[in-house]
Amino acid sequence: MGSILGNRVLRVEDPRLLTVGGMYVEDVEIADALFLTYVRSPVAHAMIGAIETADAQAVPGVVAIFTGADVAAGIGRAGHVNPLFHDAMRRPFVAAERVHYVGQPVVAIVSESRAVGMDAADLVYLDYDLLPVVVDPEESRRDEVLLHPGAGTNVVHRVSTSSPADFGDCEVVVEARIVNQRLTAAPIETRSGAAYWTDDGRLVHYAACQGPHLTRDSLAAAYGLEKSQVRVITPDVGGGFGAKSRTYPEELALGFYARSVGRPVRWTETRSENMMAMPHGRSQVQHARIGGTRDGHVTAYQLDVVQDAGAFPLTGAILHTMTMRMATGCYHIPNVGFSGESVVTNTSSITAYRGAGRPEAAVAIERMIDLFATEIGMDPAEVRRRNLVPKFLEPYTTGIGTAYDVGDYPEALERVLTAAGYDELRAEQSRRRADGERVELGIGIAVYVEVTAGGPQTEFGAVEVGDDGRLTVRSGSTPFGQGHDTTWAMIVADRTGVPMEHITVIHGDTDEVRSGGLTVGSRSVQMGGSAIATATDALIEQARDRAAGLLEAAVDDIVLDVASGRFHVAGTPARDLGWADLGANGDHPLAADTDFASNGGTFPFGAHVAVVEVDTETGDARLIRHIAVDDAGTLINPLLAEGQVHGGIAQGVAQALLEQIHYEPDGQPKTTNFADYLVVSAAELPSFEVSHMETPTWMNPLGAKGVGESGTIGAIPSVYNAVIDAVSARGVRHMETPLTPERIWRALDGAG
Ligand code: MCN
Repeated sequence: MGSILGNRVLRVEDPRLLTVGGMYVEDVEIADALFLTYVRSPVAHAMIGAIETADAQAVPGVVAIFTGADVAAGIGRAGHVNPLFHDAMRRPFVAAERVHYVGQPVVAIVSESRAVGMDAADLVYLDYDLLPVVVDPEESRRDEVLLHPGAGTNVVHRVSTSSPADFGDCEVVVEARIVNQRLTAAPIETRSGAAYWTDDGRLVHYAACQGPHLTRDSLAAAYGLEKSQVRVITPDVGGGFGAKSRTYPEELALGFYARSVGRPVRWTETRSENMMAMPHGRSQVQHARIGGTRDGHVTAYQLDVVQDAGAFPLTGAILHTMTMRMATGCYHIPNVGFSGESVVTNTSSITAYRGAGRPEAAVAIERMIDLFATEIGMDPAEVRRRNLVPKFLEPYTTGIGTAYDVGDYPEALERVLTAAGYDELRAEQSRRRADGERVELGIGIAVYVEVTAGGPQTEFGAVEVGDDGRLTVRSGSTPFGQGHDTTWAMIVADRTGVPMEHITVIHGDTDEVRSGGLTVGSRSVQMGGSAIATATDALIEQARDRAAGLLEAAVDDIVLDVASGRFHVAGTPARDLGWADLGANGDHPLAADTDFASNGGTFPFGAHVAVVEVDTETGDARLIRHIAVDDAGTLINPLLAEGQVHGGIAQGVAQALLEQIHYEPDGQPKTTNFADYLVVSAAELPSFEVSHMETPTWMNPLGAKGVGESGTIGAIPSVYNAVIDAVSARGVRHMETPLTPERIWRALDGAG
C-alpha cells in the first residue's frame, strides 16, 4: 500500500448520512423528557415590570414556569468568554430585571409537549418599561446610553498599536469606510440540547456544539460540580460555522430545569429563534487609510475598527484583535497603525463566524489596495506584485508584529491570474466598454493570508489496538461537517498500514475522550491531526517493542512494513506479526495518547479572482466565475479540502452580494426567516475553479495548515472588488456590502 495521504478518498461518513441519516440531538431518544420553550423579549431595551404566568400555568401539560429570578437563584449568571470583560456584562441565563435585545429569554416554560409550551408562551404577560435603544456600534461608543450601567461604559475591549501610521511622506493617500455587515451562520440544524441527572448525581447533557469539553467545563462551573460529574455528548451536528463554538445560556440552563422538575428536559429552537437569537457574526465597522508613491509602492496603512459585540460580550468582543493581527495581509508595509474597540449594542451578541476577524482584515486591506490602484491609475494586479512579501520559508514578521510561518504570495497571485486568463478578461472588459454594453464585466483580485490555530494551545489524540488488530482512534476535536472520521483514519492508516475500514474514530463524548478543544479557527488537522499522528507514532514504538519480545529480537531491528501492516526483523520478512498478533498477545493493551502542543498558529494563504457581470440598468450583479488558488500546506485529503474551499467561497460570496442581518433603529430585527435573509444557494453560484499549492509548515509533523475558512477569506474581497471594478468606469468608487441590486443601482444613479 502506497501512502494514502494526499489521495482523494471519499468520505467514510457519507454512506450513513445519505442513507439512514445522521443522529442529531433532536433524534436522541430520552425517556420521559419534557420540552422547554422560551418566552423571548419583543423589545430591545427595557426594564422588566410585572410578569404574569397564571394563564400559562393553567394550560394542561404545562409542568413548570421559571422567571429570570428563579433561574438566577438556582445557577446565578453565565460565565464570561474572556476574564477581561467587565463582570457587569455577564449574561443572565434568563433576563431578570432588564432586557438587552429582541429575542432575549425572559421566561422558561417546561411542558409535556412542544406544542403546549408554544401555546402557553402566548399566555405569559410581561410589562416592559422601555429604555433608549442603541443598535449602531459607532453610536454606542459615545456612551450616551449605557447598556450595562455597572460597567460604566459600553466599551468592552480595546487594543491599538503604540502609535498611528505616519502618512507624512506619502504622495497619495486614500481613505474609505468599510462595513463588514452582520451575518448569521444559519446552520441546517438549529441550536439543540437535552439534559438529565443520573441517580448518582451526574449531569448528562447532549449538546449540538463544536466541542463538548468546553461545554462540560461551563456546566461544571454553572452547577458547582467536578468536571467528572458532567458528561457531555455531541452526536452528529448539522453545521456550526463558528456560531456553535459556545453552548449558550439557553442550553446551559437545561440541567437546572431538569433538576427542578425531576425529569429530563430538551430544547430545540425554531428557525426564527435561531435567526433572531443565536449569536451572529461580523458586524465590524472599519475606517481605513492607505498611502504610498505614485509608482505603486504602499508605504503606510492605518486601520481603525469598531467591533459590535451585541448585547453581551462573547467571542465577538475580541474579533478586532484577530483583525489587528492580520491587518497588513500579504503586503510588506513597514509603517502601520491599528486601533480597535468592541462595544455592546441592543442586538443579539456577536460570536465567531467563518473566519472570525480574519476576513475583516482581508476585506480592509484588499479593498484599500484596489482603491490605491484606482487612485494612481495602475492595474490592481500590478500594485499587488509591487507590494507582496516575497517568498519566505522562515518566519516573516509583519509591520504589525505578527510572525508568519511560511508563504509564497507572488506564486499564488501569478497562478490565479494565469488560471483566470486575467489579460483576456481585461481585454473583454475593455471591449464591452468600448461597445457601450449594458452588462459590464468586473474582475476582482484578492491575495490573502490568514491564521489557523493561532496562539498557544493543545489537542488530544489517542490510538489503541484491539485483540482483532483493529484500531480505535479518540479525538478531542469534534466535527460538524468537516469529515474528521475520514481524515483521522487516513492519518492512522498511512502510518500503521491498517486499512481505513478497520479504524474506528470516536469523538464528541467527554466520557469517551479524556480532553478536547474546540473545532474552530480551522485548527483541527494541524492540532487534532498532529495529536493523532504523534499518538500513532508512539503506538508503533510500543508495537515494535512487543514484536521484539515475541520475535526474540532486539527492538531496534524490528521494522513495520506499512504496505502490509506487519512487523518483522529487518532482513527476515518471512516471519512476521500483524497488528492482531500484537493486540492479542501482551499483558496490557497497546495504546498511546498525546496532548499535542503548539506555540502559535500557521498562516494559510492564497489568491482568488472573481469575475462578475453587472447589469447597469437593474444593478444586478452575478458571479460568473470564481478562481481560487489556496495553500494549506500539506493536504491530507484534497477532495475534502476542496469541499471546505467550496463551502467557504459560497459563504464569502454571500457576504459580498446577499446576506445581511438588519436591525431597525428601535432594535427590531427585520431578517428572522429565510424569506427576508437571503442565504446563498447553488443557484447563485457558478462552478468554482479551485486548485492548490502546498507549502508545508514546519510547525507540526504533518506540515499541514488549516483550510476550513480560507475560501471565505479569499472570496469576500475578490467578489467585492469585482463588483466595484465592473462599475468603476461609470464613476463608482466604493460601496458597502452586501452589494445588492438596489445598492448598485443607487450607486450608479448617484454617479450619474
Ligand atoms: N484538510 C486537509 N488538509 C489540510 C487541512 C484540512 O485535507 N492541510 C481537510 C481535512 O479533511 C479536514 C478538513 O479539511 O477534515 C477541515 O480541516 P481544518 O482546516 O483543520 O478545519 P477544522 O476541521 O478545524 O474545521 C473548522 C472549520 C471552521 S473554523 C468552520 S467555521 C467551518 C468549517 O470548518 N464550519 C463548517 N467547515 C465547515 N464545514 C461544514 N460542513 N459545516 C460547517 O459548519
